[in-house]
Amino acid sequence: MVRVITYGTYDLLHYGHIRLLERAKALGDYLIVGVTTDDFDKTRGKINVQQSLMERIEAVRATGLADKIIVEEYEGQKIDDIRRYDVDIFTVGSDWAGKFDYLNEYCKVVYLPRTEGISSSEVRSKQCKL
Ligand code: C2G
Repeated sequence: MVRVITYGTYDLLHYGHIRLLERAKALGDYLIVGVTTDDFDKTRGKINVQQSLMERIEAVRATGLADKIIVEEYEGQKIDDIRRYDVDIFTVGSDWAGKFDYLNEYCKVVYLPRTEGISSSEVRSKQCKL
């Protein structure tokens, strides 16, 4: 069984996220999705996340694409998770190309093309205009 892992904030879940999750799932047989905590996001400069962790987890769950959902809360957790869950493939969008090459030491790293023309920031700004 090929085990795949991916991570994200998934704020105001949109089709860019869903397309990423669909392609991540198609890379293997079992998909683990890590959803970031608010505190972890703050440490990496994401300060305007609108939805709570539970709302974001529920949105990912509702896609039906994740076999397991975990919470990402600290720097360095990806290595621990890859070992803990015996992961074969780590994947993330191409906006991160090169940034996670260090994980090649632990599993295969795949960057999937990011979906153009949609982002959580854009959804947030459209909401404000309504
Ligand atoms: N994504 C995408 N196309 C978009 C927007 C996002 O393919 N238009 C992908 C991102 O590349 C990422 C996933 O959807 O793989 C989740 O995106 P975010 O919620 O923005 O999370 P991100 O900040 O990219 O977190 O530890 C966290 C991870 O490193 C990635």
